[in-house]
Amino acid sequence: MIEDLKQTFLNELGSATSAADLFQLRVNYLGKKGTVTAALKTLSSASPEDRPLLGKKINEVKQFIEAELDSREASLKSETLKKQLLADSIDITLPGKYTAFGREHPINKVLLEIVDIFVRMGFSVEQGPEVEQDYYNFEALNFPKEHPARDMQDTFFVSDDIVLRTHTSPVQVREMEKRKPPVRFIAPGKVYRCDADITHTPMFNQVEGLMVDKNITFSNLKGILEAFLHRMFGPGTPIRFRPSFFPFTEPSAEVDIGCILCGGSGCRVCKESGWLEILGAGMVNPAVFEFVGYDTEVYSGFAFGMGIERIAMLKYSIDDIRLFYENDIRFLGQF
Ligand code: FA5
Repeated sequence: MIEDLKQTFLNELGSATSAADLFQLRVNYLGKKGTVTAALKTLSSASPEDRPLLGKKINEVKQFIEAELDSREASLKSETLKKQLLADSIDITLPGKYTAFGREHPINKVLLEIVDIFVRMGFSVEQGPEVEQDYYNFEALNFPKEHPARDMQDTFFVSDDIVLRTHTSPVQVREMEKRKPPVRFIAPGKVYRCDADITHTPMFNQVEGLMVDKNITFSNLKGILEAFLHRMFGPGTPIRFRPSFFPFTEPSAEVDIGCILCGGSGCRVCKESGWLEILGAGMVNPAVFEFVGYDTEVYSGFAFGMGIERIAMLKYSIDDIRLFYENDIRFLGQF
């Protein structure tokens, strides 16, 4: 009878294919209510002569079943692991997955370079709003209402009195309203104009500069701008000051640098002139000082405003300003 038990177990073990099947077999044979356990319980009713032999046989079968189950469980575990390893295996001959890293936008890079040069020359950094009152963008900068000079900057109007600032010059007025001279700061930021071609975008960046104190002259302006441009583009770079007009500076100038793209021989970016305009500048018009309550008999100052995209175009030899804002990764990845 005990031999039958062993045979039945072997048959059932033969058809067990999973860990769950093996567990069930262990419960059925060796568990509290299992067949082997039940056989052991019959020992007490066996005759004293038969008991030792019967006990020995049942224990042998029990040990046999335990050993069989242990070995099948171990081999099933290693088979499962083998299958899993095969399924998870990596083909190390395949090319790896490429992760694209972000990097600083070239305009920001140039902007930080400009800020760094002026900060080293003792300028602080200030900011103003991009949605601006007509008063700060025009009126207090000596652009009276209906004055033709307002047409120099193609303005985006939010309402009659609110505009997207067309330049960073309103920060001059806001800062002078806040403090007394001496004043020496730059104000970088975005500005907006209804304008688009290879050297103009509707949104672009400017850096404004203002210095006000006693005895500030045009020579100071020239010295600071030359020092800046030579640091930015190298000491041999040709620079020229041209007379110009801005309502908020008198006298006014525009500053060009020799076109780096064509080396001065003329190209589509410099409109065949060999020069590219990068900034406007001048001595602060006393009319602006009147608006902010500075004593025009005591103080004088200079101001400038430069286009960062133009500077970046020259620095990196880019012949179309719009490339900066097309967000083509092949372009942006080169800086
Ligand atoms: C001004 O905006 C004056 N506020 C600058 C100024 C400040 C003069 C302080 C005097 C004192 P202008 O319109 O020329 O000036 O613009 C200044 C610079 O911005 C230009 O030299 C050019 O480099 C850049 N710029 C102008 N329009 C655009 C545009 N649409 N896209 C890109 N850059 C532009």
